[in-house]
Amino acid sequence: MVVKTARDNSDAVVYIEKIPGKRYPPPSSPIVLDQVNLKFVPHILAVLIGTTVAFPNSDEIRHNVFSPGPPRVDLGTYPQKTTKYYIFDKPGVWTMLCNVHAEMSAYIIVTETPYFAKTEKDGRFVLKDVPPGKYTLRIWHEKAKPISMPVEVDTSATMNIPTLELKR
Ligand SMILES: [Cu+2]
Repeated sequence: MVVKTARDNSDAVVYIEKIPGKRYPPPSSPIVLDQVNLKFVPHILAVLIGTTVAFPNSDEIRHNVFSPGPPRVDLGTYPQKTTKYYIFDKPGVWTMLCNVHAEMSAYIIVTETPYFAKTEKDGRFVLKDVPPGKYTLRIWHEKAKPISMPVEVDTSATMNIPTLELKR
C-alpha cells in the first residue's frame, strides 16, 4: 500500500470493520499509550473495542489527556508517575490531546474485530488468521481520506490495496 500524502507508508491502520454477530474479548491487560518528551507514544494506536488503554505520564511535567469525542473524555491533568485508564467501548477514531501542550496528539483507532494492523514504512501489513469470508476492509491514515473497500478472504488471500488519497 502507498500513502502518497506522508513521508513514508507507515502508520496507516488497516482493519476489518466488523463481522456481524461476532464479539471478541479485549486483552486482559491494558495497552499503554505513554507520554514521553512531550509526545504521546505511540502516535497511532489500534485496539479492539473494550480495550483498556493506560495513559502513564513519564515526563517530569504535568500533562492532560482528553478527547473531544464524542463522547468527550477528560482524564484530567496529572503529574509524573501517575497513570490514568480509559476503556474504549465505542468504535471509531479517537483523537487524544493534551490541553497543556497544543502540539501533542495521538489517534486511537478502535475496531470491532481483532483483525487490524499498522503498516510498516514500506507499506506492508499483515492481518493474521482472518477467517474466510466477505468483509469491509477499512484503511485509515492521519493525513489521508479513509478508504473502505469490500474484500473476500479465502485461504490463500493476498490483497492489493489501492493508493490512499490526499485528504481535502
Ligand atoms: Cu502535555
